[in-house]
This record gives sequence, C-alpha cells and structure tokens, in this order.
Amino acid sequence: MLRILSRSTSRGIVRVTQCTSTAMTQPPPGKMFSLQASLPRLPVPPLEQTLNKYLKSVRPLLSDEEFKTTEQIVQDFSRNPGPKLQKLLEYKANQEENWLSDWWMKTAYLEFRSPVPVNVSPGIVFPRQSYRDKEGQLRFASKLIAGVLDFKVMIDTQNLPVEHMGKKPLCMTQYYKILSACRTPGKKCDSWACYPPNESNAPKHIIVAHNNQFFSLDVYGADGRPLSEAQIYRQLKSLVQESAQVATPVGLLTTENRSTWAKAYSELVNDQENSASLRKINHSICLVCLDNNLPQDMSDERSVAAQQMLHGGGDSLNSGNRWFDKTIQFVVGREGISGLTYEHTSAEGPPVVMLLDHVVKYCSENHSPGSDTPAPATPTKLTFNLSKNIKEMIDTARTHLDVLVDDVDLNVFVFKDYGKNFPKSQKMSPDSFLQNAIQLAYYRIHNEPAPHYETGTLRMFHLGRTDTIRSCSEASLEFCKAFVNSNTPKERKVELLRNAVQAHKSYTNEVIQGNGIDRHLLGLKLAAIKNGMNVPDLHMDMAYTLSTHFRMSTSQVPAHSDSVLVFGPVVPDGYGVCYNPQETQVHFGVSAFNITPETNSKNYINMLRNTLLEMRDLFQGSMQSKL
Ligand code: HC5
Repeated sequence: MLRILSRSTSRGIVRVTQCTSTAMTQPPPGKMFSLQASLPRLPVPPLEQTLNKYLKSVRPLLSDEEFKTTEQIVQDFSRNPGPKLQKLLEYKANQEENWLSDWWMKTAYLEFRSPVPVNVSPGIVFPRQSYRDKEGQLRFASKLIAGVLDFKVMIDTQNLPVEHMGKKPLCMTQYYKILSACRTPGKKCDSWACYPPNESNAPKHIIVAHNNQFFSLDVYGADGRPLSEAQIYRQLKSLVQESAQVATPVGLLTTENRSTWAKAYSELVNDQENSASLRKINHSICLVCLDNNLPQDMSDERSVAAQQMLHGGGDSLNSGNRWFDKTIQFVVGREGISGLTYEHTSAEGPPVVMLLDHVVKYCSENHSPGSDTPAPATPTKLTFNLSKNIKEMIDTARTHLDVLVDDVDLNVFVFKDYGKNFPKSQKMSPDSFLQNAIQLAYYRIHNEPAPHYETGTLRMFHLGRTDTIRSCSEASLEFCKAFVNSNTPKERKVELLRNAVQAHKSYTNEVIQGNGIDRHLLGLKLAAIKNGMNVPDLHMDMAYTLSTHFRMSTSQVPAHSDSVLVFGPVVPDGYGVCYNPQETQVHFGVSAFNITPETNSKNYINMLRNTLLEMRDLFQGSMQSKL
C-alpha cells in the first residue's frame, strides 16, 4: 500500500523541508486507506488542451487587441518551449507519486512569505453556545477537547470511512496531517512536520493557551486512555489559575512575515529552555486557546467571532493567545463563541470540517461522564527566555499585526431565502448557480468581470490537493451584461443564466477529473525555472498576470453544522468569499481589505443578497418554474 509513504525518519517524525511527504509505515488496522492504492495518479493534461482552454478563460478579461497579442504568445509557446516543458512534466509525473504535490506545497505554502493569519489560514466559527462566563468557557473547552480526542480515535485506528465523490473514492491522506502537525519558519522556505499516530513518538499532549501563556497538557492517562471530561476540566482550571497574569505575547511572532519570524525563531532556539518549549508546541496534537473577554460591541456577534477565528482581533484582544504555525488551533471564548483557525499547508477544508462537525455534534450531546484515567500528569507551563532583541521583535510584530487587523474588513451573513433547494428545483447545479451569483454581484458593483478563483478538489487522485475553477467565462460575462441591461427580456436572462451555469458546471467537472489549467500552467513555468530556462513569455504576458490576479477568491465548503467559514482576499483589491450551502440557506463569510476603498464587504453582501433574490425572481411566472 505504501505509495503513501514518502519519507519518514527513524524517530517516526515525518519531516518535510521544502518538499511534501506523508506518513505510514504500518499495515492499516482500519479501512481508511484501503482504497488508497487504487486511486489514479494525477495526469499531466495535454498541452494543446490547456492552451486552448487558457485562451478561452482570458477572453472575457481582455480587449480584442490584447487578446490578439495573447493568442500570438500562446501560439509561439505551443511550438517552443511548450512541448519541451511538457516532456519534463511528463517525466516528473512518471517518477513521482504525484507530480504536483511537492511543488504545490512549496509554491503555495512553504515559500510564501506573507503572514499566515488572514493571508493563508482560514477561520471557522462554530454555532454559538449558551454559556457566557469563564466557568462555562472551561466546561465547554473540556467537552470540546473530549470531542477532538473522540474523533482522533477514528483517525488513529484508520476507521474513518473512505469518502467518495459520486462513486469515486477520494484520497484520505489529509486526515493523517491535520492533527499532530506544525509549520516552522525558514529564511526562504518554511518546513512542515507531522507526527503520525501509528509511530511510537506520536504526541499525547495538547497545548492550551491562556493569557498569552502556553501549557502542555497530557490528554492521555497512564493507561493510555483519554482523560475524562471532568479530568480535563480540572486540568484546565488549574492551568488557568496558574496563568492569571497576561504575559508577553511571544505567540505574536507567529503572525509575522515568515522570513522575519524565521530570524526570531533561529535566535529563540539557541536557548535551551526556549527550544524545549518550541519543541513541545510543534510536537503537540493541537492548540486550544482559552480567550479573554471581548469588550466590543457584540451586535453583529457572528462577524466579531469570525474576526477572532481569522486573526484574534489584534494585540489588544486575543491575537497573542495563538500559535499560528500550529495546524489546528481551537478557540474558545468567554461569550459562548468558539471555532478554529487552521494553517493551510497540510490540508484543504473538508477534512477539517469533518473534524469540526464531529466536535460540534459531540458537544451538543450528553455523554456519560466516563471513568477517570489513572495518574494524569499535571499541566506544565512552557517558559521562554526573551532577550531584549526578541522583545523588540515582538513589539514590531504587534505593530504589523495591528495594521493587518485594521486592514481586514470581514463580515458574515446568512442568506435565508433559499439554499441548494432553489437551483435544484430549476435543475441547475447549486454551486454553479451560486458562483454565477457571486460573479454577478461583483460585476454590478465594479462594472467589469472579476478574475475569479474557485477551489476545485483533486482528491480523486492520489495525494491530490486542488486546482482552480476559473468561474469567469464568456458565458458568465454575457449573462452579467444582459442582467444589468433593462432591455433584456426575462426569458433571455434565464437562458443566459442557464448557459453560464452549464459552462461553470462543465469547467468544474473537467477540473475534478484532472483537466484544469492553472496547476498545469504553474507546472510548465516551474519546469522551466527548475531546468535553468527563462520564465516563458506566456507567463510574463499581461493576460497571465491579470487572469491570475484573483479579485474573487472563493471556496464552497459544505458543513453539516451551522458553521461559518472565512478567509482573507488573496489580492489587495479583491474579496474572499467562503460559503457553506445548506438545503434552505447559505452561510457566507466575506472579506476585503480597507486599503482598497472600492471593495467593501458589507456593500458586497448587500449586492449579493439582492442578486440572489433577483436571480430567483427571474424564474417567477416563467415556463421554467413550472417544470
Ligand atoms: C475553512 C475552509 C476554508 C477553505 C479554504 C480553501 O478553500 O482554501 C483554498 C485552497 C486552494 O488550494 O484552493 C485557498 N483559498 C482560500 C485562497 C481559496
């Protein structure tokens, strides 16, 4: 089976420095990986196919003149150096388990230098709980930790059922990377390590953050069983008492530009005490952040909660009570607010959502108290020796983070008038319908189409991650233009919407089957660079830059729970739109940056709401609604 296994050290740590890898060394006890060996390998699409699709995708974004230039550039590329680069990619694909994985992990994550909060790590808000004080916070946190450990059993024993898309099984390796994993900063490229559950050194502790202090808490007793909820509660209570004072927020360093953080990190690890504390954090199962009060106006409490999950609200609120390098940090506030933030290097949203849906459900159920495990270890405080230099770096990090936090314009909204039910009743793909609404709302505000990214999954392939669904098409632009033109008859608008929905649906299906263009084009570019060739003209062309400047960065992440998912825009003048579509409603998290006054999340949300309502109105009284 062990195509999954790439590299694993004798101490059982899967270390990835500047490349990707996954872990498994033992035959699986459960069925989670039983279909893994049968998964197809990610193909390299035919060159001509990608180039033709690329031209089609840039057409709605370019003038006739610009398009002509790009056509010429693409044609030249198809003769030289396209075929040569294609051969190099095909060779790589023959040699490796997945030709894209290591390049993607580096390019999208480990080499990316921007701070991880807002720019990389998504946040998720759980449904609000009824407690409102510190006591309730600790009780809920204990339950949440018990819920995480309950889910972890299924991962550890490989008993999660294999997920499917239609009849096709999906790659399950990401489930082995969401817990017990951590990123660490490097000067030019970060590292990532995971401590898989079937190794003898698999971690048995979590880190609890309170008042900017960090504690290591063993969550398994001497008999190897998880602590009971009551035991967890007592442990939390004692560590909270031990950290009554707010400490210097060393965690703020993890919010820095990665190279800046790398500098601080290399100084920190020189000290033995610091190095031991960092190792404990990196090696832990996950973080649980017990936050302090939010003194803000809570009138739009879900948006405030979303900010807490995305960045912690700045130094004056809870950002110092985080360790953003950790793959999963659960956040438990005082006001019944909870959720998580996750560092994205390891995995896409769905495995994390599977975990949180389990935890949310677990927390809503009554569980028998469970017996205590013998001799739980007392939590240990992790200490840091902070030099003058490091303290200055923390001050700078504080300034940088507060600028970032002030720049983020984030709002959530629940569209309650319909969900997937309406497009389904009209025989349209719900996601393609919503994507066209998202594109149209942008068009109505900005009077032009947006280069538009939607995450498409590649998990049908072994070690597959994502490719781009380019949601802006000639058909979607035609629909947008017709929609805003008051002379267009309703029937025509409906017809064009159906075309646009169909175009999106086809593009999505192609992506899912490995026939997307963005990862292929990236691969061709990297093949040139790695082989000492120039970056091809195709990639230097304005059309490439423009069409990958994704003003609309979107992702559909379905959850069973009423959770709201948020992430930041990927460009200064763009929006991030994450949505959780349910049968009769849709949760949206919308972000923008204040530095660009033209993009405003509230304004966008209003337009999106109107657009969704008006798109439904198109069908009222028309033939289609009688179908
Ligand atoms: C809480 C889950 C949020 C979804 C995260 C997601 O979709 O990330 C995208 C990953 C990818 O490779 O497309 C990146 N994006 C946030 C920039 C859309």
